[in-house]
Amino acid sequence: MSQHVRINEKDKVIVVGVGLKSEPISEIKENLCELEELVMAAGGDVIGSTVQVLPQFNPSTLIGTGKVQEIKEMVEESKCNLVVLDHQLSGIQTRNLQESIGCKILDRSQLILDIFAQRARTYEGKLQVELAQLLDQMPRMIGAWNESLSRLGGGIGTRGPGESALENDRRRIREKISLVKKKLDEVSQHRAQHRQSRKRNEIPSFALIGYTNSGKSSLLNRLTGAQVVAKNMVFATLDPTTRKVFLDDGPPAVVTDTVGFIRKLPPQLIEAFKATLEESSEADILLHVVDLSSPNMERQIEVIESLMKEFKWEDKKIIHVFNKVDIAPVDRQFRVKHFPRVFVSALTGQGFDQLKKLMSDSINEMQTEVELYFDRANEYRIYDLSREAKINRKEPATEGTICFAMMTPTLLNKWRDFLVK
Ligand SMILES: Nc1nc2c(ncn2[C@@H]2O[C@H](COP(=O)(O)OP(=O)(O)OP(=O)(O)O)[C@@H](O)[C@H]2O)c(=O)[nH]1
Ligand SMILES: [Mg+2]
Repeated sequence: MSQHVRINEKDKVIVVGVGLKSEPISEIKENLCELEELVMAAGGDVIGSTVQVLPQFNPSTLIGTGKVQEIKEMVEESKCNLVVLDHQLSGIQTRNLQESIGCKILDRSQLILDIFAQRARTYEGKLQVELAQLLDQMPRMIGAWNESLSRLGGGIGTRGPGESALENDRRRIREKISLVKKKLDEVSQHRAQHRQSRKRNEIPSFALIGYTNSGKSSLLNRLTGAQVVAKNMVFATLDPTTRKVFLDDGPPAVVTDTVGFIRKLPPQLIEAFKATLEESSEADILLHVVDLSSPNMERQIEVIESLMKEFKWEDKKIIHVFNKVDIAPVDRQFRVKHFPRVFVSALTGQGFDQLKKLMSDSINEMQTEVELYFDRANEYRIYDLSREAKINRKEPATEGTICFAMMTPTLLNKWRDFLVK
């Protein structure tokens, strides 16, 4: 019963920017540029675009009737076969637009879901996308019969077989949703166990987060020697990858690369990708990767920061990694107000020493002062300790020495036999 619209390679697409008069026009246009990139990422060819700014949205077609007519003519002239609107559409609106314009209609959420569907490789990724699509489909469903009745006004006496057919479809989707959720729970339990064992070993963890295409995967590759696919394309990464990183003056740590974010991310996707996002939420330190070369840098930072609020990550330790310095205008760096921060290029390796230093510093900040006791027979170990941890002071005791040292969770684990409660 899958009704998900798929974009095919060589689909000819017209993109439509939509916004209200109250929104800045520059933002509507920026969003439209991004929509074009999304279409290309999905494999389509953008052959035309148009914008409409309205005082208010039209409930039956979202955009005004004049604009619908204009798009219909554009479609006929250019022989395009798909129109994508940069705004959420209801089921009725999609149906009405499809009928008037005479070709397939998608909105931004459906387009993003389609890209995710094309990219998903792992079992978990595929399940997550399926769940997101089902959740997205629910409120869009309209029964054919039901709809024709509602045109006549609906109400008493019009509820009939049409509605129950729709109810049947809804019920089937609900059943499917709970089945997919159950499968996902099983997979994410498995993932949680992995994380648990990492926690037991107390390995400090970093998570790369950021706008799509900011260079998260490229950074992971350069930091850890991983070989994750990095492409000039939005949503190149869907599945999380975790790798060990070796920092000169810090303990070994792990870095996780995950899916990137974008403006107007469908909420169903966030819901469905919860398990993947948990990878980041359980990291000790977040590396917020920003594309310093993007003209939309500031807005992209805002998007990530508001998502971080939504996920309740504001209190986490964050390092801002401004990437792509090699192609960013020089004056950009002076506009950056975020701390702690570092300017790097995942392409050339520039700034990586500072990045690694910041990473190990932030691990070291996670350290706490602990008390260790070495009896006479073990006093020689204090030398080893001094090489691994900063010893704040030593005090002689009757049968040995007490040391006060700064320790990371990893070191605590290693030296636990000498810890004084
Ligand atoms: N010039 C330049 N290009 C870079 C740099 N870092 C990454 N890129 C390019 O930017 C594009 C996106 O890089 P990715 O590493 O795939 O970005 P990502 O954040 O993982 O993207 P998604 O997984 O799609 O969210 C690729 O074409 C990279 O080659 C950099 O420091 N300088
Ligand atoms: Mg990536």
